[in-house]
Amino acid sequence: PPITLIGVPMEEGSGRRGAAMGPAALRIAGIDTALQDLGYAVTDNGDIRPVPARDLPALRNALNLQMVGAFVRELEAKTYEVASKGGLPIILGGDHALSMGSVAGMARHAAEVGRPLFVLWLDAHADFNSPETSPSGNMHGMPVAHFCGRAEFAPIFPADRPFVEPSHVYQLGIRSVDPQERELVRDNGVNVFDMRAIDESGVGAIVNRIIDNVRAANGLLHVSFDVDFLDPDVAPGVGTTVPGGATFREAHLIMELLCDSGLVSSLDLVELNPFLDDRGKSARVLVEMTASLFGRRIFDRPTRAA
Ligand code: DIR
Ligand code: MN
Ligand code: MN
Ligand code: MN
Repeated sequence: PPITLIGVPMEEGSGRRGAAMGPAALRIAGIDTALQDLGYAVTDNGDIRPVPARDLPALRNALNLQMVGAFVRELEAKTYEVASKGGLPIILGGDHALSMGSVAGMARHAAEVGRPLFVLWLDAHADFNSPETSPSGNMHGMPVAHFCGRAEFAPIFPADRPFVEPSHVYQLGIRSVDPQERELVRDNGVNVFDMRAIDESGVGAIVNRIIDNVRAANGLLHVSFDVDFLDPDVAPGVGTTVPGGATFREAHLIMELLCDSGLVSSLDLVELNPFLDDRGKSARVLVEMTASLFGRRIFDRPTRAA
């Protein structure tokens, strides 16, 4: 499918500055040409630049809701529009609160075409806080709870919009979860593969199982890639590094397996903070990963049976 890049220079969900530079850094690292070199038609939609949504309240435990909500609304509409016209949206973030919009847009599209939406969440964090449980008030720690309909915010979306089934969410790389968040993740039935699971089983076995489940359900698969999924040595350009993350090779294998599956419908690249990066290293790694997800390979292997 043709690819549309959607820039979301949002940092208001993260509690610090810098992620707003993410879309620019990903473009400078060559995300468009990397995809064009693989044969894709790529349209760059430019950056979303909303004004704050003044109909939303200012809350102490959901910081910058008016700005985050404005980005999220516009991104939901744009993601839905691209997908419903047969395109594949890649969202250039921007902090992870944007996934409230991209996933909601894909959920609306999936419901229309009568297929279930699955989400692969590559992250050090579960991002399943709600304003009630968040220790920080930062909305980038809340998107999964939000798109699963488990976090109450002021109404960002109309009430009739579909949510994602928590059992359709697969989290990989998790190694930092807040105490109350842990209970929510467990009680809601989110599928969590933490770093221990990766160490014990290997990412290949885990990801192949996820792919099998998505395929068996004829699902669409949205991939949400938080830079802090990777080990800080691989990708230092993120505000919330957590030691013991995925290696370059693990992440790369995941991308190649997902590519082979042909199931990926949409992608978020989030939390890149170029202000904290080491000479563009993390931006380049994200472009490498994206290229692998869309078919770049060093040696051609025989294609798997479809
Ligand atoms: C922490 C940090 N769980 C919070 N979250 C994230 O503030 O809710 N850091 N997503 O990247
Ligand atoms: Mn995250
Ligand atoms: Mn994270
Ligand atoms: Mn590759």
